[in-house]
Amino acid sequence: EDGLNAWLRYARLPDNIIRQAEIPSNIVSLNSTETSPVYVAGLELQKGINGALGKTLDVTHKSNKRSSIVVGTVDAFTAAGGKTNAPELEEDGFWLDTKGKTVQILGQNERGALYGAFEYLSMLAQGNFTKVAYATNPSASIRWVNQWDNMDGTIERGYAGLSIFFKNNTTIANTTRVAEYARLLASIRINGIVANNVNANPITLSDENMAGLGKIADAMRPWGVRLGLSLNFASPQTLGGLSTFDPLDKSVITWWNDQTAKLYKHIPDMAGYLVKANSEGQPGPLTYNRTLAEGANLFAKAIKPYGGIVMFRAFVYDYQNLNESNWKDDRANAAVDHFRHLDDEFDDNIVVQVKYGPIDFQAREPASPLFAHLRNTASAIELQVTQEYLGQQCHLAYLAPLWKTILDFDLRVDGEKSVIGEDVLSGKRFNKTLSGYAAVVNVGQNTTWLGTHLAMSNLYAYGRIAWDPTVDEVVILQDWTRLTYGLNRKVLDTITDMSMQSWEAYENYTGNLGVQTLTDITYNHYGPNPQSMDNNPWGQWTRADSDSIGMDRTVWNGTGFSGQYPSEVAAQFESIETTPDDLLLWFHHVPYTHILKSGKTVIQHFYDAHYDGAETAASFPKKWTSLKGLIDKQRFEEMLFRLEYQAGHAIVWRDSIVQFYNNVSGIPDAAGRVGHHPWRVEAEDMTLHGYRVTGVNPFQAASGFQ
Ligand code: BDP
Repeated sequence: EDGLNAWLRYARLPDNIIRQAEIPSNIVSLNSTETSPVYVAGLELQKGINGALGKTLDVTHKSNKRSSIVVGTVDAFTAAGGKTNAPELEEDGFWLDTKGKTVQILGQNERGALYGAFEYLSMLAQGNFTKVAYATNPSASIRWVNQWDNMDGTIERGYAGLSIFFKNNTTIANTTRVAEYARLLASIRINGIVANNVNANPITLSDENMAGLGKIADAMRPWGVRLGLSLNFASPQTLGGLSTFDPLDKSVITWWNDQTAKLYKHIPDMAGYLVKANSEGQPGPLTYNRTLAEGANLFAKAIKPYGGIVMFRAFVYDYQNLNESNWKDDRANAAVDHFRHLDDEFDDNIVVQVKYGPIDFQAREPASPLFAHLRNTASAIELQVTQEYLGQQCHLAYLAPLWKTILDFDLRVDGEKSVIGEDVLSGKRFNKTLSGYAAVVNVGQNTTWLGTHLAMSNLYAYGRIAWDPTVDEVVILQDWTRLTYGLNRKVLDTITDMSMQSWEAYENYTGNLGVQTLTDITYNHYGPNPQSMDNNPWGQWTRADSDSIGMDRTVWNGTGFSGQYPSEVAAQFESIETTPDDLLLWFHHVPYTHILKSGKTVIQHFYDAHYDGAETAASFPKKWTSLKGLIDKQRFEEMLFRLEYQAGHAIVWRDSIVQFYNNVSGIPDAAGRVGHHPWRVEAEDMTLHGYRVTGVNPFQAASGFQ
């Protein structure tokens, strides 16, 4: 069990459960074209039933009279004389009916039929043979993943080895892993993927690479996953040899039209473009004093004739000129400041892709207020499955509860219910057909996909949430656990318990009360480095001094960020009294002695949370060890190794942060722990061979600076 099959293992169920299964004796897949989603759905059903139930079913392609599992589109089914109670379905939706003699798996389109097949298999593989008849439709039409794969094969913020798509500045010819990835994505109803990094290399569009991208798209098409591409705004100049990349220049417009036409020759169903412009050193329209909308519309017009869309990122800020812009006091203001005046300017096939919080994938952020400003512009949320600021897959952090804090948040636009997932991203609140989800995933060649086994619950949860943001995060987690580790109750309870504690534990030992993940900000975003969190050019600041801490983002006295929310929400965050403790330091600058709603002081909360969080992390290896023999040896041991590492690193985190704020504030820990370091073993206390003493920066991550 190396993890490659993820939640699609179809492991044989116990005999007593298999005996309860009543399933038809053959499969009818209503499309005989081998590259069609309905065809692969037939094969997947055959494979899954064989694996889970040990039964070999034939697959045919014509409706027959015998009881069968029929998979196809509603149209194909009725055209072949079939009768169904399926209601009108939306794009990608499906109908699953296991009540009659024949199991009906009918999609609105082929993709929907494939999703239905995976749903049926997910039930069977969990030993669930209840008779059901229901239709389900996606909450949003855009359910994409982004990969930050570089053309040289490395992956920006990827923690699972090299790219499955690219190497040596070109595409990888063997697309086996690409197809396997598409299968995983299809099983969680993801319908699009942007394979190359948002920090895009113009060479992606060379003739050779376009042909290679065509092969990648071919490998994913049977799984209903469409390919999209990140573009580099300066390509007309750097790749095309033009003298400019001004989006209003005729030669530039022609160049992009030509590239788009060429791409669609290789990828006739290309999903669209993703653009990061004028951010973190990337080129963009602002270079020519054109607006971001003028930049985005350039691509929108080029791709429109082919039915493609443009995902234009709202993550726009210039760290080199932080002090020169009108949001100089607070990077959190950047997205709304850049986009609020452009709401009527974007073409209708443009979707503004907005990170969940106003800064950057922190352990906790308030929801981005930009969602409230994009009334006439389509929007999508950007989540991160790869755990960039969240332990980089070396720490267990089940992220669905974090995402839910955003998706369940009610922005109260114009005083009306405007819950981000249910109302805004579904398109309902502002009447949009285009809207949805993107997540940065960054799987790599490692057989575990993400670098470690338990991290895969995040990818699984992402797909489930993008389909339906109201699904309970524990339900999702438990489906994933049963599919990944089998039906043992103790395994289920233990993984649920650990996972559901994990994000909060991580937040506790890395940075709480909304102060952000107190990580090294300069580049790696991994270990503790609280002193890097101020006066850095990225604008990720805690404003800590010897008496007080937190960013004052109020309108009356601070950076004005709280005023970017609709009035009810703005009023809530404007006042210390009504700001929840867990976002206090995001919105307010308070003394370390400020009393929280919990009754503790801020500094004592810091101390307690860091000890609690590390203690929770220390419990993980013990809990996991209790599963010995209940989980296959390989996955058991690989995961145990990571959890033991995490427990140790949580202590490094804990001691670094408490020591730092203890030094800065001079306020002792009421429980007297700081400086005593419970459970910690100092290197000086060991007999070490083959090591030498060296200075350590940041000093808190070491004992005695070394
Ligand atoms: C930051 C990452 C950086 C990305 C950037 C982005 O550190 O690698 O390029 O976001 O989203 O969080 O564009």
